[in-house]
Amino acid sequence: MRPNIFCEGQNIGEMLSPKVLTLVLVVQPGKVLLGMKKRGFGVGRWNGFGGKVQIGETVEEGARRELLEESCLTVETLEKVGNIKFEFVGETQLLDVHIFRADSYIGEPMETEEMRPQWFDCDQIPFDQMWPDDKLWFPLFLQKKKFVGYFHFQGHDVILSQKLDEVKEL
Ligand code: 6OG
Repeated sequence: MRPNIFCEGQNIGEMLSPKVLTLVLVVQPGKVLLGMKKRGFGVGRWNGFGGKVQIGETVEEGARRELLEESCLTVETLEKVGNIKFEFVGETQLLDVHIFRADSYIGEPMETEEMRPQWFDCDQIPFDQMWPDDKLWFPLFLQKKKFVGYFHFQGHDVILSQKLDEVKEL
């Protein structure tokens, strides 16, 4: 059967190209900085800092901009650690999330309109108040492993299928 790519009322460009997003996790020995999302997508959940990559910037530039906007932190080195694609039942556009790690930072984490930052011990990550995929890939992240994954969600709480692989390079 031919794929149904021409749906009435849909923006075809949007259907074909995934939405590219960033997610930055700032770590210090034994702890990780998360932010409580105060509005928008993922509101009420702890997460890293990030958002949509804008036209004209690279994924890494987008990651730095979003980190600064949401936490007031600047980082020197960002290490690419993961890439996860998310699909949601009823949504035609995939989310393509590029995950970065920063081991040092400049400034002090500050609350912004979007995020309330807080440090968590690595053995006390609040998985029950995070996206459900996080508990699956965070262990790899904390072991400094790189990974690629795919998660198919029904709503925002149920994972219907998943794939997660450790990789050498991204
Ligand atoms: P804004 O819409 O606020 O960017 N994001 C996810 N993060 C995790 N851990 N799990 C998910 O599972 C996610 N889906 C999206 C990417 C949204 C921010 O949320 C991240 C961005 O950092 C579904 O601009």
